[in-house]
Amino acid sequence: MSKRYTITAALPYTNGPIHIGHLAGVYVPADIYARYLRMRGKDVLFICGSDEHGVAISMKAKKEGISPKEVIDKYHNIIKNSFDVFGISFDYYGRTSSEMHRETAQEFFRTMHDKDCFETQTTEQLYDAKEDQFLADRYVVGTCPKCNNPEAYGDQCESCGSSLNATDLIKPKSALSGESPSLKTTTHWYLPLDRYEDFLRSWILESHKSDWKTNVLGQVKSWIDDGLKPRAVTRDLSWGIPVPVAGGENKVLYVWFDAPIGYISATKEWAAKEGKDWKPYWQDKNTELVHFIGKDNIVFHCIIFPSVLKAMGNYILPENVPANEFLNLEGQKLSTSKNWAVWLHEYLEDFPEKQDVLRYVLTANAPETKDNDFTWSDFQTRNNSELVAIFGNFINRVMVLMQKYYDGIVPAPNAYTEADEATLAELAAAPNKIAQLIEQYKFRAACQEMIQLARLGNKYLADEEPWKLIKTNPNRVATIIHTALQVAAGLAITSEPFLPHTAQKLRNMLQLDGNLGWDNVSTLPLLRTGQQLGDSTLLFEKVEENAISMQMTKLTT
Ligand code: B3M
Ligand code: ZN
Repeated sequence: MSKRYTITAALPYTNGPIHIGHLAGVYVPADIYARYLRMRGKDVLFICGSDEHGVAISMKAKKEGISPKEVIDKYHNIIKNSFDVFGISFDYYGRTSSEMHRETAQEFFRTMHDKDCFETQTTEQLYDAKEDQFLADRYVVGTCPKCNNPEAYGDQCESCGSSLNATDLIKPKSALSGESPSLKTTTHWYLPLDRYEDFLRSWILESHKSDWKTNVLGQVKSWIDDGLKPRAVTRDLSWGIPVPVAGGENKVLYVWFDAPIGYISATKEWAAKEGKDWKPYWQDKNTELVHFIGKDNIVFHCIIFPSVLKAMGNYILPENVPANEFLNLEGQKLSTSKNWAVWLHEYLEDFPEKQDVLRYVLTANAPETKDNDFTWSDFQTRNNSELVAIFGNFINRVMVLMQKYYDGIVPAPNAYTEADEATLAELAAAPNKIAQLIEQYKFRAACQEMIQLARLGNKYLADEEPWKLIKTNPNRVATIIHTALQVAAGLAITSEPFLPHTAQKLRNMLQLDGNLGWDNVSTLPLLRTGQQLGDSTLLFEKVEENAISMQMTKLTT
């Protein structure tokens, strides 16, 4: 493992709140990875921020009759606050409307322009005469030439992930007036991706063919095999970062050119705030850069942004881009426009203090290799049958027995039986099993290995039945409870990346030494004889039927 990690999470557009699809696809896995690496003592920089340019924001402003600035301020605050309350542990959360970002993005464009990395092309582009507006990106909707999705945008098809030019669309329609667009001549700067084909083939399809996810490699391979074409990196729009070279008047940077540079400008803002140097996090070969994204962002993070970084010359490339597939809701595609979503800020209002329940359910159902589904009944089942009945139940039994037999003071163990040794051996082996899965971005499996420790504890108590021995063999009970406590302490440590709020509560209950971390679980004991435990609290509560039916009503009305 490297000593320094730059972890980025896709910058959410500030045209709406965060929903469970964003969390499952990007932010929960990224946070698990960042928390885990911090626990292993790595130098981790976990970066994100609001993506505040692009047509989606201008369209939202037009729809709500407010300015784009008002739109981005509203949703930047909703998004940032909901991430904070939910416990996504960014080291810095920036925004691409910042001055630092404008300067950084313009410096990238100017540097590449001066190095002749762009081509200029004067072409006919789709134009809405009624609105006097060129139609790029989400300003135009039409049928995807690749998969026939009738709602493809001018720059990408969210259904098959293809990156498109607006003129590729079949039967294009203006999203502003609904009219069929005309054509009008305009000049833009293009990034000639065809020049980077050899580099991309060797960097991704050769050197990363065994460590990148197959869904990512598959998409990248099909784009490269389809033939990479020059891609416009400027737009005839008013909302965005002005093109900083002669001829760029009334033109802005394409949002997907500027947004990934937002990771770097946010790093610069973080470094300025912390009095640190930003360069090691983006220009030191010993740093591992990992981008967490959804599958519709693969082309931008695996083809376009790496080509920009390559052109700039002194930047590191991503070590991995473990893109997830999509999460559906009750069997249907999540949709902001149709309000078919579970919004994070609303979840936090309806289920205060249940952040970890949602983290757990979204990790257990994460669309890591294929699209997956979130249902409220599954949310209830996983909470009641796994978190309450397995994790919470085990901890509650240990704490009750500790209070009842020992007033909360850890008893000294006596002779260990085979069952004790086997249990302690399984506990000692768990952190490494979980670590290997996390380092392969297999967070679903890693989370199940973690909760397996609670199953181990429950089985151990059920097999050893200390409550039946307390009168006849108290020495044996002392060993059983001492052993069960070590499993509980191991859970407090290994659950932290997945369930940080629960892990903290459990650490407090066990009064676990704050210096004890991941690498101490296999060198037991974690809790020493004579230690005083803290007060016992319920880690999880049942989710009742009415709470679920309320959510279903909310969705369907
Ligand atoms: N704003 C998210 C999206 O496509 C996009 C990510 C930018 S990451 C630099 O919904
Ligand atoms: Zn498509």
